[in-house]
Amino acid sequence: MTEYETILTEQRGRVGWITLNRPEALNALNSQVMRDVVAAAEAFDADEGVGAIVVTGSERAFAAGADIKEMQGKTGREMIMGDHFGAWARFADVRTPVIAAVSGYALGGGCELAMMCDIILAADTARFGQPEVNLGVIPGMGGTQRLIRAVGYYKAAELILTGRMMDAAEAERAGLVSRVVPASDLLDDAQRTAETIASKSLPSVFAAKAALDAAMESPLAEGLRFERHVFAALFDTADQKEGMAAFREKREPRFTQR
Ligand code: CO8
Repeated sequence: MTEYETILTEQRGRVGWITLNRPEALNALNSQVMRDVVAAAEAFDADEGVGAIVVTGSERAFAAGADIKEMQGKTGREMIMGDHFGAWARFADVRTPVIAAVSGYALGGGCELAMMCDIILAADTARFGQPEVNLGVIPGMGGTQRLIRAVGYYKAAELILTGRMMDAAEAERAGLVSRVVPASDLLDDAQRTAETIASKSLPSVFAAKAALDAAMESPLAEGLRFERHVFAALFDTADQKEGMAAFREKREPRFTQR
């Protein structure tokens, strides 16, 4: 498996793990982290032996944001011309479902990275926020767009305009978090959840993720049309025949990922 500078990677069964590994900076997301995470996620995405990906940090921090020390001296021109952090879009585009397993701080770019994932599992120690306003900037990796879609305008506006953090329970109530689990169970729960996804038919899981993305990105009528066509297309897969036969024969399906 490729060695990366700022992350650790591992494959556990059909689950690919990406662990942010800059403890000295609470996993602040610099350009190298972006390059490493994008490369690792794309490598797992291209591997049919991987059916789900987990992204996690440390107990203390999922990620405390974009790296302020790296950004501080940059000019607007450098940020624009360098497309600073633009490659994160490629992470959001991987077709394999991604689970964020969040413990500790998920702030700024850290919260935005979690929101690029499909499922957010939070340890009861997790804290979420978009504190960019405290730095004289605004969220730049999707915070103003994805947070509204997750929690609604008023909650998102309060968080983004005040920069305050919310704890895991509030984040779950608000709809940002899929589930809160005790901190000691977080990684096992993420592995179990990922294994459940990876045990399904890969074509149907990819299709489901694409349809969920369509719901986030398009008007209802367009999303419904997309869903109906993808639903129909899955009837050409061997796994659809197997899944429905298994139901009728009252047994577990044996998916072949075809
Ligand atoms: N960037 C760089 N270094 C960081 C960051 C960060 N975001 N967060 C923490 N660190 C470093 C600290 O500087 C410190 O290093 P050192 O020991 O060398 O001084 C080390 O990590 C430990 O941090 P603290 O001593 O501050 O730990 P505390 O437990 O006292 O506090 C906090 C933890 C509350 C998380 C605190 O570190 C903090 O407030 N961090 C910054 C949070 C923040 O403002 N995040 C938003 C960043 S901006 C952003 O994410 C924009 C995203 C969009 C970019 C898009 C570009 C196009």
